[in-house]
Amino acid sequence: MTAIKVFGQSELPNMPWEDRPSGVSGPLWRYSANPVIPRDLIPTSNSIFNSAVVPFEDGFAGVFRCDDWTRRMELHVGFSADGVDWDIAHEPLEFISDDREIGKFVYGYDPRVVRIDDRYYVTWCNWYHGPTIGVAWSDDFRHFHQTENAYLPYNRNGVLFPRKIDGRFAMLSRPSDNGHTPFGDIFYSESPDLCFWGRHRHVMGPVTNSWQSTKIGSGPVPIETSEGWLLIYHGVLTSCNGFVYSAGVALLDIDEPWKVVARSAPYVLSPRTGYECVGDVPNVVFPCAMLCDEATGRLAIYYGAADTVTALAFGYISDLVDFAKEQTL
Ligand code: BMA
Repeated sequence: MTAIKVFGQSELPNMPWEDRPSGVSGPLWRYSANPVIPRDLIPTSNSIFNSAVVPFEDGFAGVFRCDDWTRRMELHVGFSADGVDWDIAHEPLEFISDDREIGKFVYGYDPRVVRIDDRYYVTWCNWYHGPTIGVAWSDDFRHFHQTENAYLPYNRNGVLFPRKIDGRFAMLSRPSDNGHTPFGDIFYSESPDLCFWGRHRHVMGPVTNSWQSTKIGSGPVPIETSEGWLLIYHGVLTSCNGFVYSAGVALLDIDEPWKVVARSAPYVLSPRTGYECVGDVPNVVFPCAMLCDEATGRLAIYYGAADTVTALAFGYISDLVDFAKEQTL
């Protein structure tokens, strides 16, 4: 096992964890009490999935994708002492914006949350004449200030890096279309001010004859390690019954993250359990967040399952790094 250093994380002795059960192969294993967030945790929700959590004060906070009974896609704030039992606001999050056009909320989904210096930043798939990447910040998890959308439509899966790179904010995203997008590569962009984005670079695309043959998109906020940025991402295969969403692992260069250092050929998580294979959209695992305990290298990955519930998978940073390198394409 490689001795891996992890940067930018804190000690999280209270994060969700369960030891690897016997008989499980691969670098990740599922929580025995999955799904951790049922579809009806709040009275108005049809489904709660593809959601983001971060350490906050003595516990955890998050932004949750809650589709309601009219199937509006909304974002809700939640808090938890242990990362497993969540208290999710019954009312949707309302962004503060002084721009009536940008601040007009039509829908929001698939949020990611990251702490950079003293602020928490939320990126999400935001409607503006089609899907694009909305951006907001908060310093208290109560007031969220919306800034400009990062890109022209259409775009999805906007994921900020947890620190500036070469003095600029950095984001991965996936240009798309206005529908269910039968293509998709991950790109890297930079911004001096979170308003103007440029210096776009191609990171990686789909791989033929594999679980990631149709499209790929970034998952949780990358984690900085001595071996590169650890990126968990989703990949899609088109089966005769539709899309199948799995997750893989890659390592990106620390200073030039559009350069792929390693990328596992096999997936690390793919729909197998009942709650992943059955739901509003069958056969979907969609990771959007991970917690990491710097002291032990333990990881807890939050993922949406079958577009219906939220589940947890566990693993060690070092095992994922080894897997990406040993099984690289
Ligand atoms: C993608 C997004 C995700 C969803 C996935 C599977 O295009 O809409 O929110 O989990 O499809 O339906």
